Amino acid sequence: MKLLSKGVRLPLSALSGLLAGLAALAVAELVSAAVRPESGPVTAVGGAAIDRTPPALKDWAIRHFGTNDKLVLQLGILAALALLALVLGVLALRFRRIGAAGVLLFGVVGALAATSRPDSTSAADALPSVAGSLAGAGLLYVLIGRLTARPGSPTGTYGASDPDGRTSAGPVRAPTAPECWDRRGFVIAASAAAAASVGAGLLGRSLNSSRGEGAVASRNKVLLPSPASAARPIPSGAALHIPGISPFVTPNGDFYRVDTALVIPKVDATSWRMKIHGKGVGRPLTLTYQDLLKRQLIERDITLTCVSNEVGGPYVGNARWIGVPLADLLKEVGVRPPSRGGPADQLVARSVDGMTIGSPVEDIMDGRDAMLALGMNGQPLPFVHGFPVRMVVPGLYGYVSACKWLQDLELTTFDAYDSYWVKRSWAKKAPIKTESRIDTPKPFARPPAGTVMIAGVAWAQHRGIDRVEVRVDDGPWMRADLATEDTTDTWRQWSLPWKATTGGHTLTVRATDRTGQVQSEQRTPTIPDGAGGWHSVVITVD
Ligand SMILES: Nc1nc2c(c(=O)[nH]1)N[C@H]1C(S)=C(S)[C@@H](COP(=O)(O)O)O[C@H]1N2
Ligand SMILES: [Mo]
Repeated sequence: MKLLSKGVRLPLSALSGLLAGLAALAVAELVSAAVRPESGPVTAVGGAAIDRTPPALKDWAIRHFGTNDKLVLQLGILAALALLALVLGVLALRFRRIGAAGVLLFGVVGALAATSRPDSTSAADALPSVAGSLAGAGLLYVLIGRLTARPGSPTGTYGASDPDGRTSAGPVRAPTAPECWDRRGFVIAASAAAAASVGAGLLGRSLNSSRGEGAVASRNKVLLPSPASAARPIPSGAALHIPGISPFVTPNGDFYRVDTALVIPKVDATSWRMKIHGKGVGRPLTLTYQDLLKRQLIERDITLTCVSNEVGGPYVGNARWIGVPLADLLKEVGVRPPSRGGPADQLVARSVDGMTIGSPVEDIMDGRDAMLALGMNGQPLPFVHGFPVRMVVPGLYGYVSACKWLQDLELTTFDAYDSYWVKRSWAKKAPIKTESRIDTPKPFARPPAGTVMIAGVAWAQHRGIDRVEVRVDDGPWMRADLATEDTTDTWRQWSLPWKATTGGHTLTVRATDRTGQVQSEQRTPTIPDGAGGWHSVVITVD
């Protein structure tokens, strides 16, 4: 007797596994639209993976995939799921219940990941994974049943433990008709499931993306008031016109993005609230977005830098920010800096996605332009850069100062609390290191002999750049021409015309800040408090 030749059954069982996986993800997507988009299993597992990524691997991912790191992560998770679904499908051919139970196990993993995220506040976050895996397990059970069924068989399930349709012992229940698998049943069930999954998945997707509509509408309605204290106009000599150099002001669309969010938070400004509370706060305060708009705003040019930026790397940008001076707000609620006897030395900013970022209260209140930023280059903050409100503190790396999607400010101490990245072995305090970068020529460029313009940017936020020097091969340091300084909180462009001679050359740059500190030659990793070393570019002059 011949039920179904192995040759067809094996791929069909693998296909069943894939369809079960697809159904699970589709149902999960649909249910996540009713819970919240971040609770979907791929996002949850991806987020949990990010939380647990060792710093070295995180840096490697940022280096190699840049801002695509999250896309790569999610595609990786999907590829792994597809592979495991294939395996479970084949396994189910032999052990139908175990195969189906395997799908449920993935639901458990997804549910645990979703409820363990720092922004998870409700057990409902487990629902998408649970519902999805139930759907997937059920579908796998049914499809494998069709593959192993005899038409007309009362149970429709024999073969679950006896895949070849042979009975090993006892009286043979020899069927009278030639046996075959339930081809019709399988095709109908498989195509119905595939169609339903695609439908549910697309519906879930569109519901999830329309969830942010309130936030988008609230952002479109924002009219940023003109600041009480406008930024000084950018001096005309601050922006050099040299092909290949980073523009002095980084357009919002080109501004680097570094965060852990797989789903960009869409916060509705009209319902946004932020609490200021904690040690030494006499009068805890809850603020609305309107409250912030009504205050005296400042406008400042500030260059933001990421601690994960390698020497010569791209994670630095300069923007014109509009916001509420943070020191004034803190003073109003009774906060004093530690140097004036205040009990709290750390301000912990918490975002809607559970990120925590701790900054020294002393720095925020020392007179620098620390702010709750509402605007970036004349627009309300873009969603990726923290709408409606983020922090910006000149002179500190982003992970200790620049919390996006802000929703809570708590005064505490560095002894009492470690923020997200500090728990992951980054430094508690991290002022930005004095750095410089060659923007042009690019590595491995082949400029013709003659005058070559070497140019780039240098930064030492809140200290200011005093000098930039360039060296060709092992030659003497030559002083570059500095563009006019905007403020000490911004980067500074520099350039040096060089009479290039044919052959291979190494160009190296170093900066000196206003405190006299020379950019150190010592190459240090980004962990724990920012990369050190000189930036070099190798070129060949033709
Ligand atoms: N909520 C939240 N805020 C965050 C982060 C994050 O992961 N989540 N990353 C920080 C880091 S490491 C940096 S360098 C800056 C980057 O800000 P940008 O993406 O607007 O350039 O945001 C900071 N604020
Ligand atoms: Mo960062």
